[in-house]
Amino acid sequence: SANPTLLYPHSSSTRATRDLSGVWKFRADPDGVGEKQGWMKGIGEHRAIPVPCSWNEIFDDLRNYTGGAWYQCDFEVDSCWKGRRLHLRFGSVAYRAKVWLNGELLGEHVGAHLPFAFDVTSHVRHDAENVLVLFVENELRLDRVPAVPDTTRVSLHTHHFPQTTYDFFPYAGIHRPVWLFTTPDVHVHDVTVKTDIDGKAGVVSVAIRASQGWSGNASVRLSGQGRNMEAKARIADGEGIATLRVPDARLWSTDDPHLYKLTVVLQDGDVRDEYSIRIGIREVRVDGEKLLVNGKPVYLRGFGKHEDFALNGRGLNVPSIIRDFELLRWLGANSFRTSHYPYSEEAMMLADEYGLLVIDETSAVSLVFMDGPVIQEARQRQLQQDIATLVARDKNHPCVIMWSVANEPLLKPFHTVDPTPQGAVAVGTKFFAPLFDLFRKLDPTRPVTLVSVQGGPSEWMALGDVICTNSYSGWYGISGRLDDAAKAVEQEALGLRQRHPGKPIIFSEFGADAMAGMHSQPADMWTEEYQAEMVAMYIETLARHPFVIGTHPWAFADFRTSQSIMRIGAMNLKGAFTRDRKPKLVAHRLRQMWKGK
Ligand code: GCB
Repeated sequence: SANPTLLYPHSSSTRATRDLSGVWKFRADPDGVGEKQGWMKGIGEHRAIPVPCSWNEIFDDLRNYTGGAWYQCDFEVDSCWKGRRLHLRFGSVAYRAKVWLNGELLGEHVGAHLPFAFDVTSHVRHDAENVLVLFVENELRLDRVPAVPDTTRVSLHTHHFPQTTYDFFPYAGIHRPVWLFTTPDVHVHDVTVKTDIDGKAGVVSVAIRASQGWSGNASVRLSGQGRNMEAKARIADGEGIATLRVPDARLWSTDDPHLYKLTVVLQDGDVRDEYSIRIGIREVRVDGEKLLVNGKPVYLRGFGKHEDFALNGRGLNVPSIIRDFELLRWLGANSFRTSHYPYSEEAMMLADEYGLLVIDETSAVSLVFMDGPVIQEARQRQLQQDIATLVARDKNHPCVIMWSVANEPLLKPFHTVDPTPQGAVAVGTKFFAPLFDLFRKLDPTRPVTLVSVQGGPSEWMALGDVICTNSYSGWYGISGRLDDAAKAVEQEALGLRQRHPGKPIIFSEFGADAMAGMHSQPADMWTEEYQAEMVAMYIETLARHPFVIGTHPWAFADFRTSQSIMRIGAMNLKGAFTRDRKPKLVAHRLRQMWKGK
């Protein structure tokens, strides 16, 4: 059907799941001949590829390849799945995917970091092997999000390869798990949970959507704290709401990230469908200069991160997610930002469990406003679709405390000699305002921000409920002089405060590259000492200002970038940890500041 359920495929008494991750067949198609030669029926000559994974980390000849490639997976279906509704779901594929099952086109999806699904009930063969084929391409184009520059005109810091406007490697491939799963014919299509606090009680409202405009009864069960509660709902034309009041609720917080199990059951006499998720009862609010979680002001200690690891590239790596969250805990951090794109659903579920506060960002990184209206409209359309999917995907996670519309949109790229186009500020404001509106319409419960950069237009930041800025005094500017940089940071904080009075401010990035093992006294740039001193300088300077409610050093760990004279070994080395998660001096310094150790 045109509108398949996007709910994460959890199994239940009425649902079975099968992860198709593993070794698939793979074939690059640099000349674009696959479709003409009928590869959708079977790709023929091939090599093995792991799924999920980025192809760039696996094959030498495809290291920098952003063209098209084909994937194939052959599978048979358990005979007891006959008669059930079957769904095929991709956690994410970068960037555009076209999908065929047994030679029939299921559809196409555009956008690198969000899930998409197909109802494959009428396509799956129960008496023979099934052939699933994908065409995937990751062309770096001006009208995509993130966009890449017009290479004749623009560069990030300097020339680099592959050429991007952003500072991370343009990985490609099937990056997250591929699920085959069953539901009953009538099933839970969507669940939207909102939680409020009323005195000591938690109020949980659950909006249910059933497939096919179904009408009948539903019950919602909540279990946790050794208690079971239940509420009923009437589903009419596919929609209904149940509300539960939880006396003496155990609230979700960073100190005690308690999760309840919430189960939605559709029934008319018999149980039609049963679907469970884990939820947290908590409330997030911006109140003047404060960000309140459960009515208490929070200070964000944490990082901007990446989904990036040796061999996996941007492919899902569960051990690294859990290891990273363990290291965040070791440091005494309480938060991170999903810079610069939505992270995996597996990461979001684990963040719920670890009690981490997450700023959930779209993939709008480094958009520049030099390009004409046709390009702007294409990006706007892509972002509207991405935001709708992102909110649908992440709305029930207690860890998500804020949405980020974009990271570092710019009037023009940093090192461009072209003048700033006339009216670019207004063009940007017109571009971002509807995206803020969309987030707020789809989710009125969370603040929305835009992550700006030193000197970025205040008009764009002002659209946000919270002011976030990235700042690089002592690195890209005032290089090598931390005393002067400290004065600049102080001025920057005061300037922001003046331009955005009454709003909380987060320094969402600051940092220095440090090559692990490089040392000096006194501290010189690129050494572990310089990085540690700079990060401490920012945190200590900003701690004097109560309107600054968070400091996120950039970045959690070193990560892969394109090749250039700015990036040693094609790596951004601003990590507090190396790419293989060994602590640099700054990590120990952060631990002292954040944990008093
Ligand atoms: C930034 C970007 C981030 C870069 C960082 C840097 O402002 O948001 O993606 O990696 O600077 O190290 O240059």
